[in-house]
Amino acid sequence: MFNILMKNVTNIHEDLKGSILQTIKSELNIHKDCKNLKDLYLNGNTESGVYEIYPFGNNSRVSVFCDMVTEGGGWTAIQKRVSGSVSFDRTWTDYKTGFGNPNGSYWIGNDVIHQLTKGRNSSLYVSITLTNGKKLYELYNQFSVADEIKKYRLFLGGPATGTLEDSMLDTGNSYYDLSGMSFSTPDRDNDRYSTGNCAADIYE
Ligand SMILES: [Ca+2]
Repeated sequence: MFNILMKNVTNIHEDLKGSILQTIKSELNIHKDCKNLKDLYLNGNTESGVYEIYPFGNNSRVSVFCDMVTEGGGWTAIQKRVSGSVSFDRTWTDYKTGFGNPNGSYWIGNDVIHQLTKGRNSSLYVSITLTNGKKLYELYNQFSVADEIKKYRLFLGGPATGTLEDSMLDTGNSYYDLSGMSFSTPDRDNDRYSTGNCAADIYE
């Protein structure tokens, strides 16, 4: 299992204030992400599962997996990989809009990630569960993704803590550091490798 979670870490009162204003404006109780959902409605409920969130406002809901247990809960899963049944070898458009099923394996969609991390402080939690059941994880304090015009450029900030050992920030060669890198797919080469496309290469 290879999961990637994100959580907004804005001061809770500011976050609630925003949500209440939004609620008054729309006259609907909407929650932008799993953290909002937990803080506003679930009152200590720690059941992880598929919930609907409203990252773009009340007219556009998205089904996502919420992890309500790990590190205090309230995490929105941006990626879940539980088996090989869903291919992640996908086009730019697939990664833009998202694919798969939040009950199983899925990618939430880059437009959603941008919307959830825009102008807010978010954390990133990456975990891999080995076949023997042991879980390794790495937590990054700062995470955001730019919009499509900026090629979904990743911003990742430390400190990184955990058992997985950081391999995205401190690679020993800044050429490979992922923070500041644009998003690439087999059909869109935005990487720093001038003679090829890493997203299209097959490693065995
Ligand atoms: Ca390239």
